Amino acid sequence: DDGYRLWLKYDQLPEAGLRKAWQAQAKSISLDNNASPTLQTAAHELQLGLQGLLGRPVPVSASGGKGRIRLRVAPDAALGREGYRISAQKDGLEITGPTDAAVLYGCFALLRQVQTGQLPDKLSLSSQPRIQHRLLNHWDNPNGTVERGYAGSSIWKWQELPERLDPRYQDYARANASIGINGVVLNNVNASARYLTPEYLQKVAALAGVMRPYGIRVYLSVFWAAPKVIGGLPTSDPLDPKVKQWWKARTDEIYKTIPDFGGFLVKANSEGEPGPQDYGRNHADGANMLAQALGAHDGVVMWRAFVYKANSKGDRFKEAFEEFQPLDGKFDPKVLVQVKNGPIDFQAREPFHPLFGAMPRTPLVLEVQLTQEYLGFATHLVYLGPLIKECLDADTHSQGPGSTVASVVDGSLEKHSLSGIAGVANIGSDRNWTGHPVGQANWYAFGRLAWDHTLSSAAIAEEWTCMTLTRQPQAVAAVTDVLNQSRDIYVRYTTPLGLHHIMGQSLHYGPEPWLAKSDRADWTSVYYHKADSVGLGFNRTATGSNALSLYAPAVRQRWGNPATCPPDYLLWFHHVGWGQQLSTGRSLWDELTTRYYTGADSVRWMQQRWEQIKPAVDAELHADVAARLRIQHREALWWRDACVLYFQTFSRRPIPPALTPPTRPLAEIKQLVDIYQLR
Ligand code: BDP
Repeated sequence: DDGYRLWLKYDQLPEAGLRKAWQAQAKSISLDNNASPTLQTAAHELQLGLQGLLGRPVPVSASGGKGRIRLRVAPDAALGREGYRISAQKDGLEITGPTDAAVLYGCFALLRQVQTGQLPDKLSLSSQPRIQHRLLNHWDNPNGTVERGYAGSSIWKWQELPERLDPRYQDYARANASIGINGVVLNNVNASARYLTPEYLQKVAALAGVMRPYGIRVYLSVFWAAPKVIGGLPTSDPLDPKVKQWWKARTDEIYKTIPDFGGFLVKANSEGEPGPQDYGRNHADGANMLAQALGAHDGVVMWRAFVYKANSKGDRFKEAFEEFQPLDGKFDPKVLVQVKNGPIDFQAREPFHPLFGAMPRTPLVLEVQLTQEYLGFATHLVYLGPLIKECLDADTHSQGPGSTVASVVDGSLEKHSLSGIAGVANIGSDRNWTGHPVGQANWYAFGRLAWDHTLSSAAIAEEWTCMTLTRQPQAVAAVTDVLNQSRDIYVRYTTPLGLHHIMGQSLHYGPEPWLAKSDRADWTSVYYHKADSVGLGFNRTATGSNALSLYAPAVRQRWGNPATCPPDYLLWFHHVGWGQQLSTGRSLWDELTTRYYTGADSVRWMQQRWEQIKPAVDAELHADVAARLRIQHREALWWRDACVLYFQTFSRRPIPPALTPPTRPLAEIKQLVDIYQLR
């Protein structure tokens, strides 16, 4: 198994009884003759899946008869636009929904039932997405590279488009539709202006044509200075009439070429990208100008809040909040502000971003990163379901208890009709799409949570495992056990107790807590961990940067007191003395070292669990993951030894007696970083 089929395996069900039960329910698929391309796609996907799983032909026809599965578009006020209903009727099952795409989602939901071994008895299912815009963001460049991509080059072959459509495009669309993703931003947020040229729009239109039958709309990241760079204008000032006119004309051109174009994603005045501030304007001026350019077209602007000023003297934690919160209420109704899950940058664990709950008049898109830039790339096994859920479930208290990030993002808390969630894709042209086979689970979990954030990450892990790896009960239990714990294990051996941003410079791989010099102070490690002879951690209380003041009082109170702050977030907010006793009963130093050690040891545990399931999964795939786990263990020891020995130069305390001190000196480990970083 080379992993290409992802979770859409559709191998014949091994249980004859189960096959028989479903065969009786799935003799044929019935569909009206004049069905739309999306409905035809739905029927085709259902046919493909059922034929594989049940091991016999399932014809599609206009008629039916007993045991047919009928696909039908029907108004249903209870379902929203994209919700589906699967119900048992007299002569067979029926999959209905108010739109074609809804029926398509229903077909994939039915296949999921079959594939995970559910019996067809009394089947009655209905579901609708809680979030409207469920997007993957590709950080793919025109030259085929992927920013922070670890699974090979971009799947988009721009030089071949629009004439040649790589078969992968359709397989990509199927995979996304099967988990409810309905939008794709094709290119990097550090955008090239060329995507707005007529030549590229033809290419984009070709991709949109592949995505359309799968209910997926395409979006583009735009380069702010495009009016200057490709428009020949002297300025890109959003208030300049010629600039406005230029964007309007470009937008009209886009919609002429791609009538269902989704809209724009913008990274502006961030990390060197141009933006409205270059002309003394603010983010709302920029976003609103684009929204006006969209005019009556059915599209949106997703404006990113990932900003932090060059050479700022303050705490980077606060910068996005300080720039965006005052703009609440100033954005056009077509604008959503896209906010990363945490205030710094996709660290292995971050507190939720303080903007959630603080901009009640602006719909906020939650941006999470599936490509594991700070989580061991495609080498370390880290299932991100728990990370995404931790953010969604976090309580902002903005309107009293229960004001979760999920309720902000899905629009229910502040009564927004627009809502969105974005996952920075971990997809590349590697045969198995994601490099690490378990990276597929992160793509899968993102889609499932985007559809329904109330699902548990453990339930999703189990579903993915059954669809992708094995249905043998003990093996399923072992795999899901590994998946569910993997993120906490990663945090333990890299950044326990709320440490953050202590990884290798630029590449963001491996430990480099000693990094003290960079182009900017907030790109170093010492800026974040603040180790000294007294203790460790960033004081963000009122006696420090006071970043805690950005949160609602209930959050501020809990996290602001080291005794009530959860240990997992402790060093995000407090500079804690080395000898200080924590709620765990150990001193900071002992707890820190213990976590580094147990984290690295737990990778051994993951290896053992993985060994146990060998007979139950494909041999090639098993060997691939086993090899990656060996690297992960070696690198967990690298992280452990680097951090323990480095922080020991400040704490001057012995490694607790129960742990075996590292055998290599710190100097040797520092060299290792140089080798890895290829500097
Ligand atoms: C950081 C990445 C950088 C991205 C940036 C962003 O290191 O490559 O361009 O985020 O999100 O995590 O814009």
